[in-house]
Amino acid sequence: MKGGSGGGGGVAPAKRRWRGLAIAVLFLVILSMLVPLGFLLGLHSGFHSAGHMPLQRPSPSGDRSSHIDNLVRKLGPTLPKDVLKGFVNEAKNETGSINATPKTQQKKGIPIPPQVVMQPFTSKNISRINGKAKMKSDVDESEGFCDLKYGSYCIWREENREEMHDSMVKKLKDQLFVARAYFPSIVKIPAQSKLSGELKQNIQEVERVLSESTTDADLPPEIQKKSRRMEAVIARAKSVSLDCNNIDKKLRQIFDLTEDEANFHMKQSAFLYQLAVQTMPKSLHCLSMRLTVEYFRDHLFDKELSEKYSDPTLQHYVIFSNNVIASSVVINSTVVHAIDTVNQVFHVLTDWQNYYAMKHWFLRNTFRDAVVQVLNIEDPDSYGKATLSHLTLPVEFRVSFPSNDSAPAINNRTQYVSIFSHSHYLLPEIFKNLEKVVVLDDDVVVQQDLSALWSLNMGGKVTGAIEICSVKMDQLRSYLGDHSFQKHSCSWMSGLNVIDLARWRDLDISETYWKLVKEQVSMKEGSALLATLLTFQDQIYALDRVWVLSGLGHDYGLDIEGIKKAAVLHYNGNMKPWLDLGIPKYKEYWKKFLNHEDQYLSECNVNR
Ligand SMILES: *[C@@H]1O[C@H](CO)[C@@H](O)[C@H](O)[C@H]1NC(C)=O
Ligand SMILES: *[C@@H]1O[C@H](CO)[C@@H](O)[C@H](O)[C@H]1NC(C)=O
Ligand SMILES: *[C@@H]1O[C@H](CO)[C@@H](O)[C@H](O)[C@H]1NC(C)=O
Ligand SMILES: *[C@@H]1O[C@H](CO)[C@@H](O)[C@H](O)[C@H]1NC(C)=O
Ligand SMILES: CC(=O)N[C@H]1CO[C@H](CO)[C@@H](O)[C@@H]1O
Repeated sequence: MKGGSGGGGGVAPAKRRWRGLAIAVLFLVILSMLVPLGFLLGLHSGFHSAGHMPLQRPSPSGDRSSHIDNLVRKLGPTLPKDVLKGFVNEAKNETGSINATPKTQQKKGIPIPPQVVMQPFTSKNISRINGKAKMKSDVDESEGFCDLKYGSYCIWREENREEMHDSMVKKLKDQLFVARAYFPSIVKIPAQSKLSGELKQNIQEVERVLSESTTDADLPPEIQKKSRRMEAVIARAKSVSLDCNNIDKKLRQIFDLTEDEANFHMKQSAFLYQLAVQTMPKSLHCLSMRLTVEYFRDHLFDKELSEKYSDPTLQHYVIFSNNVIASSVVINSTVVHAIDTVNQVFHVLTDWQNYYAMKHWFLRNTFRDAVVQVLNIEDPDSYGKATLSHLTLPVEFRVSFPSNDSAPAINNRTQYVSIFSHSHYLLPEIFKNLEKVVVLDDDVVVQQDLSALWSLNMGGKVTGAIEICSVKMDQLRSYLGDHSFQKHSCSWMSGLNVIDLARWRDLDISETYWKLVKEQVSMKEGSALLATLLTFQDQIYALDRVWVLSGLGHDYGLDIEGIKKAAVLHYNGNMKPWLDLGIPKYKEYWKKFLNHEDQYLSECNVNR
């Protein structure tokens, strides 16, 4: 099989390379626009990424919406239009509202677009979003329905409905803040000595309460009354005419927002957190750009190794990834610990955006005797049949459940269950000649020789996987709906999977999966999880637990000895080791498989 169409190294390489460069640069430009766009449109969190092409600098005046329309048109093939449409409308309304309440803007050199100013969501705007989703769900009469076209926030919201445990505490804090702000002015007015006394007393009371409470559960029972009293005093303080009108306005605004605001920001921070995992950090983006440009400048050519790529007698590892260094760490760590690497073949399946960067990286870096093939899964030529147009990476689902029946709900355990994505179901098609592959997620690190996996007898099962018995099928109920399941069977995870492709083809697993997905089209995000779990019901061979230790992306409490002993570490969760928010004490196990001298890594500051 060929290494992809842009691979060059043939008859008219120069011409082809230039066309490839044009395509690649276009994709990278789109990518570089997407990150700020996501923040501008979806989140309004005042992000401004610096230094890009003139075409994406938002104009300071009101024609931002037409600019966005243009972007949407350009992004057509990359993003489903509907996803953006909701955001664009939001953004239009938002622009209007910002213009209506002009803010002081320093205009120095580069004009600051209005949305760069921190503009908190108001409760109105939040409820408007809610309202829209609700309206739709009324129409469909299915509770909890959330159409993708209302943006990923909507889906996330549906999936993360959670009670706030400190909304009252937050409200008190805000009241305290406001009261303290008024106090100095009131105290100066002799006629208001009674009010200032009350204000002072209330402030002290709330301070005492807050010094002992961090969640609503800690608050004393009469707190509602205290809060109302505080509110009344503040209202009186507000009615006293003071000269600091601006501060008053500001504070009134903060106060009015209190509850929804507190609620919303807590959720928003969780959402941003989630987003940070999915969004490529700047340094990785830089790396991808540099590598892509170098790919076309350098003249490293493909060594034709196609016979090795499809030789069924060798050990084939497959990695789905759009992250150069993550896949490099997976491969390097596998190879470093392998007893023998001559028979190792790695296949990195990636997308257009990262294809050339990946290619360049794996041409520059060699891993003992192992060979690495980079495949662009979005290029139908690489495997003949265009079934899927987009790379989809393994999906992680956050599951929260009580640690035991008697434990209070606040001590819920959280697991991140990673599962096959649509792209996995192309494996038998892409690797027509192979009988068996080992699939590694790009958030793993290998710490031992894996060759024993190749002689595993899976007893006719299609996939070997780690079972997670802390999560029973029963606990995935919200995703599984009415489908019948063995309630008490353990769920399982991607990360390290041995796949018997021959058996997969025999049982036509992919067909089953696509059928299930089609039935679930209107279901929420969980359809991939549901379809995968249903497809592989009774087809899982439980790998011995010593193979994988998971949780390094979310669980602070893992045993260090256990980490040292595990054959594979899985950083499932949202604190990936390549992110700033990765858990520091686990990062070293990942980082040591990077080449610290690499010129590109240091230039892009990946190597901190
Ligand atoms: C929120 O959206 C509404 C409806 O478009 C708009 O009237 C209002 O001004 C917005 N508020 C803010 C603070 O953006
Ligand atoms: C704990 O888990 C249960 C069952 O999944 C759920 O109903 C409850 O809302 C969770 N509580 C918290 C605080 O997450
Ligand atoms: C259940 O949780 C409670 C409180 O967290 C703990 O005291 C108890 O030992 C747990 N029981 C079991 C069987 O794990
Ligand atoms: C692979 O890992 C080793 C450390 O175990 C490191 O010295 C080497 O530079 C890495 N190679 C690449 C290509 O990253
Ligand atoms: C998405 C959205 O809410 N759009 C609204 C923007 O504001 C106009 C009128 O100001 C409404 O008609 C749209 O529905």
